[in-house]
Amino acid sequence: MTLLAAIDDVGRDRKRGGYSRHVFEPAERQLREWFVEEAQRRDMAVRCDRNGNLWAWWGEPGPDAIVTGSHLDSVPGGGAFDGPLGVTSALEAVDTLRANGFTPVRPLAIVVFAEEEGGRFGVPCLGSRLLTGAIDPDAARRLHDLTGVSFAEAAVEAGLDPARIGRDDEAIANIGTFVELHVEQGRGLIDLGAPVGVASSILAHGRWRFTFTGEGNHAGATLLGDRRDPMVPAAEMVLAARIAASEVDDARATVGRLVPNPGGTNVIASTVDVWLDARADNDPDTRQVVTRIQELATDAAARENCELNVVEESYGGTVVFDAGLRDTVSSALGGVPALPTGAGHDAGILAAHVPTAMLFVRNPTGVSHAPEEHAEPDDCQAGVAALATVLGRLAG
Ligand code: HGY
Ligand code: MN
Ligand code: MN
Repeated sequence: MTLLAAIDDVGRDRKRGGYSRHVFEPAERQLREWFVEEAQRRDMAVRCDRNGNLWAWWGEPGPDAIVTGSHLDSVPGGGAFDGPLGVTSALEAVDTLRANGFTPVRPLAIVVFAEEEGGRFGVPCLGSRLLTGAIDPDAARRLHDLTGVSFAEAAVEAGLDPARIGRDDEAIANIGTFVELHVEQGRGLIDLGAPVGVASSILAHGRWRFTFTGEGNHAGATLLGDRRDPMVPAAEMVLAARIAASEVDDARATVGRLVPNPGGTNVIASTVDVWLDARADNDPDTRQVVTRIQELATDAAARENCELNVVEESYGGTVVFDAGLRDTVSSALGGVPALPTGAGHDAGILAAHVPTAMLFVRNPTGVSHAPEEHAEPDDCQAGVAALATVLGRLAG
């Protein structure tokens, strides 16, 4: 059984389909325990850092290590590969290296980052942002999930001390090079006809929360002229996202989550929260899209006599991976193609601090963040072999 098959039933979402494995919740905690067992089975010492990231070490933890890994959390109703493929491939790459009699001359570690999707607390790559100081610890402690549980409270439940979360200079110093393997979230490798590729760049992207406030009231007893219905400008904002993104080359804007309060069928909402995910080739383009959406949403709110408040919840600029490392990785693999991605990754956060590369494994559906996400066993094996080659080259 492949390692991925061993966790196939963990966190299945019977309602949405796919998987819902949110940080520090039962399914993700079960995956963490599984990872610790698998690493210890390989005589790798495992520790959890102050930010909830797991580190499994081959050799003494120390500076300048070769680090690989990814995440185990998912989006709601996500696929089986986004995150876990990077973790299982890392474990299997260690097996391959050992089977070939390889002994690293530099420490080698596998890391599992916490809350990469931001699926519970709303900020993507929370574990790697905390590690690198890319998010204020107080702001992180105040983040809360849909049930009102704060990240600080969830951290305590997970055995962390929320007072200690934040930039971890020792952990950063330990990372000489970080290489993340990830299922491709798009059609690049399909069109290139290659099972494995190396990442060239990541789009700039951010998340904004638009809160429309009107007046809660009765759906039957309230005449149209007497309404201040926040759902109306919220609906116009969803359409504005598509309009604004279509005006900027290669931009993408998505509303995947819209929550009316209180959310009754026969109730005019009092407020509606709408989350925007916007991405583009560069900061100015991304900002242009969001500004345009905000203008259209502001006009729509005014027409319905509603208020609008907009909060930027996270932002990351364009990531261009270290060209030297990218080419070293590509040539070590016989010249695999380099391709950009529209998906964010922990590697994108670390790239600002340490030499970082990403390997992609072909996804024949081109679909991700949905149950249809897939990678064929042969391509997964090609990914493991590629990762083992790269790690052997870097740690040898
Ligand atoms: O949202 C993203 O781009 C990533 O999959 N977390
Ligand atoms: Mn991912
Ligand atoms: Mn993802």
